[in-house]
Amino acid sequence: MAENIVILTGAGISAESGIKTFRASDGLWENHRVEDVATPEAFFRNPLMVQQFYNTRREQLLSAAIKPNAAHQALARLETAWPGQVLLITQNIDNLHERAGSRNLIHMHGELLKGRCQTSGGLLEIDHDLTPALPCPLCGKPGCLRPHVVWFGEMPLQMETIYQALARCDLFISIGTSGNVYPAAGFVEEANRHGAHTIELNLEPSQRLTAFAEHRHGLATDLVPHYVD
Ligand code: BV8
Repeated sequence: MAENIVILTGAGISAESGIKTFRASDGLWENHRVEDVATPEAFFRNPLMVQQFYNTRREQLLSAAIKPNAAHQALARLETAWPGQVLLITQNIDNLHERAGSRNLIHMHGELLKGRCQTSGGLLEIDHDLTPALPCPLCGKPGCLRPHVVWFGEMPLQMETIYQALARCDLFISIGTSGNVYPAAGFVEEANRHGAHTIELNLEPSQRLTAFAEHRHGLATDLVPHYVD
């Protein structure tokens, strides 16, 4: 078995938990292109629209209907079976990996259930709607609190840690991502460059299919437990 395993997940791993993927909605939300809503410019221009985009998704995530699925649970078992040898990097902003039990986890695009004070950079858990009128609990300024989410054009989180892990991993598994969004879509090259074995598990061939040494296509809840257990 590999010494160091790096796993990258995308929206596809949460699809069977009932969270829509970006592609399923043709990259649209209420007729806005996601790339146009998930940006600092959009937040500056129309904070109410952007806050509503995240309020809608936060409410759904907090509903009883949304639970981790067999793929999330299998990855948590893998980490338990190989203590200290598995790093899970997710592009997702939901909390299903941690609810399944994964601990060595990086949310490179942030977290839907956290807010960030734009004055201090301080973070806090949020389970309610954010609005432009809401005074920030950390600095008091109305509308200061933004979703702790990495928008297009913003630097993803913990990139140094991620590249260090890719440099020393010998197995890289990508699960449920279309390979459209960088820098995540380029991680497979980093892993290849350092001699890792690379596997794509996805419903359909991704944009990066040819970069992977191995690929299996199907539902994450079928593929991931099979690979992991
Ligand atoms: C940055 C948080 C630099 C917000 C997200 C031109 C070329 C290349 C790159 C660029 C370019 N122009 C601009 C860029 C850079 C840009 C980018 O990549 N744009 C794309 C659109 C071309 N990237 C950025 O801006 C990034 N930052 O580059 O910073 C920089 C440098 C210095 C200083 C400052 C900055 C930041 C990107 C992060 C954006 N935020 N999320 C939010 O969620 O609202 S990205 C968001 O979209 C998601 O987090 C996710 O990452 C992405 C969607 O991707 P997927 O997860 O793959 O989801 P998708 O729906 O696409 O695919 C799902 C897959 O699952 C499908 O393949 C499907 O077949 C499969 N599936 C479905 N069901 C199942 C399944 N698989 C298995 N089982 C199932 N049941």
